Amino acid sequence: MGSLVAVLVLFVGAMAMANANAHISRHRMGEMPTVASHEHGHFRVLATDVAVDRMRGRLPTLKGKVTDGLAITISQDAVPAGRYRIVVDDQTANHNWHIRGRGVDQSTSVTGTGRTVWRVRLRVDTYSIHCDVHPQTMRTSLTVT
Ligand SMILES: [Cu+2]
Repeated sequence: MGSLVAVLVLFVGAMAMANANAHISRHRMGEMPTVASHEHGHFRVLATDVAVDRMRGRLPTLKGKVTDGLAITISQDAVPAGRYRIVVDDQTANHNWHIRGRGVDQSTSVTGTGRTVWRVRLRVDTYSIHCDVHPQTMRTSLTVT
């Protein structure tokens, strides 16, 4: 019961922070993995960036990166299904950043470098993120639940 009140207070606060005209549907409210705790009379928000962006009506961003050091990364390894902005920083002319899974197949060029932005809908799946030149050694994944 206490945690329900905390979530409601948090939600009202979030509504005030967002513009008054921001529409937050019941559906979105239901999927927010938001947790609050009560300490010394203040609510401390322990929410993922994804939940905060959605509360504010923004598309959450996932950041991808690939480097000459053979590192290929994504900023989160698990997120809830939904629409996202993926911003890739491809720093190398020898590798690329490729995400593939349910409904999504996007890649940067191997020889190209720079910043690339895609808007995608991620569904429940384990998405592969890899370099097409070295798919066995340069890879990671993103779990969407
Ligand atoms: Cu590679």
